[in-house]
Amino acid sequence: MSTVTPLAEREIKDTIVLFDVDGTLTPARLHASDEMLELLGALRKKVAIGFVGGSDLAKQQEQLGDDVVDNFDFCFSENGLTAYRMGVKLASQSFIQWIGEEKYNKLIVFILRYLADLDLPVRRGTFVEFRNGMINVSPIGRSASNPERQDYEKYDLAHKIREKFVAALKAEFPDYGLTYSIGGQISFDCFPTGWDKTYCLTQVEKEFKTIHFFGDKSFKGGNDYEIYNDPRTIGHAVNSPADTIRILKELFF
Ligand code: M1P
Repeated sequence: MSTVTPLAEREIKDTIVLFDVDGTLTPARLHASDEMLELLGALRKKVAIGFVGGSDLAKQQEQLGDDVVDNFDFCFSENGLTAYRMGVKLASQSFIQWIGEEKYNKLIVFILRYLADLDLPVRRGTFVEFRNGMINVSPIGRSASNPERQDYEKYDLAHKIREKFVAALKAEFPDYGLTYSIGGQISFDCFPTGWDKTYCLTQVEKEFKTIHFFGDKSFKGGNDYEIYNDPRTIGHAVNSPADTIRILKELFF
C-alpha cells in the first residue's frame, strides 16, 4: 500500500471497515493475497480500515505483512487488547493483572494436567501461549506445521477434544468470569467475559458513526458472533477471503 490519505480526507466520512483476519482477509493462518492487499489499499483511500483478530500481533504481521501497523488505520490484536491507531500504540488492559497470580496459577495447573492426560496421536510444542489480553491453549501445540494443523483439526472435530476441554474448564472454574472461544483450527482462547471482539469497539465508536464488520465466524459460538451482532456494527458474514473481496467491491467500488 502507498501514501496514506489522512482520515479526515477519506471519500466516505465517519466510516470504518473492520475485518476479522483468518478466513476473512486470509486463508486460516496463511498470507493475504496480493489481490486482497491491493483492494485494501484502494479501500483505505475511501474509508478508514482496521483488522480485529484473536491472534497476537506477531501472527498478524506474518499474515498481513511486517508493515501491517502502517497499512491499516487501526490494528486490533487479541480482540483489541493490543491496539494501534495510525501506527501509535493505544493503552490496554492485561489478562494477568485482571485475574491475579493466585487464580491464574490454579487455572494453569488444571490446564497442564488436563493436557497431559489427553489421548492424542501427535503433540508438538507451546501448549499454552501467554498473551497480553488472553491465554491461548492448544492440545497439539502452537508449533504444529500446516499439514499437522489440518490433521489435528479433523481429529479434534471427530473426538471433540477442545469442546470437552472447554466444558471441563467451565465446570472447574464456574466463578472465574472467563470466556472460552474456539476461533481457529488447533486451539482455544481464554479471556475475561466481555473481552471478545466487541472490546475493540470502545476504541472506534466515538470517532466513527458507521462501523462495518466482516467476519467468517459470525455464527453462535464463533469468535465473530458478538461483534457481528453488536448494534454498533453493520455485520457482513463471509465464507472466504474471495467472498470478502466480492462484498467490498459491491459496497465501495
Ligand atoms: O484468529 C482466530 C484464531 O487463530 C488462531 O487459532 P489456531 O491457531 O487455533 O488456528 C489463534 O491465534 C487464536 O488465538 C485465534 O483466535
